[in-house]
Amino acid sequence: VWLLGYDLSCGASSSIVLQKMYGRITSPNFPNVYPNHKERIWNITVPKGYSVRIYFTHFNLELSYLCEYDYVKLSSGGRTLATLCGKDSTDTEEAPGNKTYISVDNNLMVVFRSDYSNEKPFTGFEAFYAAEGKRPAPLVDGGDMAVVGLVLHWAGVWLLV
Ligand SMILES: *[C@@H]1O[C@H](CO)[C@@H](O)[C@H](O)[C@H]1NC(C)=O
Ligand SMILES: *[C@@H]1O[C@H](CO)[C@@H](O)[C@H](O)[C@H]1NC(C)=O
Ligand SMILES: [Ca+2]
Repeated sequence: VWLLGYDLSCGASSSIVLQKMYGRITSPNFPNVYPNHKERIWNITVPKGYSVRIYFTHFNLELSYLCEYDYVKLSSGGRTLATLCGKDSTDTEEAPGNKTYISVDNNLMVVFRSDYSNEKPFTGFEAFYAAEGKRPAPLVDGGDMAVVGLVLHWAGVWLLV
């Protein structure tokens, strides 16, 4: 519903389609200050049977109540996984910190949006994502550190390229 609303309201920015097994996305002008009044959508699709795990290595957005001004929104399978803003999580707003997020199917939509103003300069975000294959149940339960290690490894490889 939200994506539909977005498409109808603007139509100016279409999504950036990403179909690699891993990659990096950033706010506009990263690592410099992001501009006001920007919207950017990434459509990350990996092969069927995989999901997409994403984590943030930098996050600094304007903080607003319920992230209604500037935000990064993650959605998958018709659900919003997270709406993120600020720098650190508060009682009412979530910032990613070291958390990783995983899609519910083989598609993850990432939306960055900034409103018309900022009282201070904010540097936006940098995130890395990687396809993650289905694993046997025991590994999923106890394997979070292994997964994080794998993602970091891939991110490291990517940084060296
Ligand atoms: C995302 O990209 C996939 C693959 O190109 C496409 O099938 C899907 O419709 C796109 N989703 C959206 C919401 O644009
Ligand atoms: C993220 O992890 C690093 C290294 O373990 C730690 O120093 C830092 O405090 C953590 N950040 C958050 C927001 O938890
Ligand atoms: Ca703003």
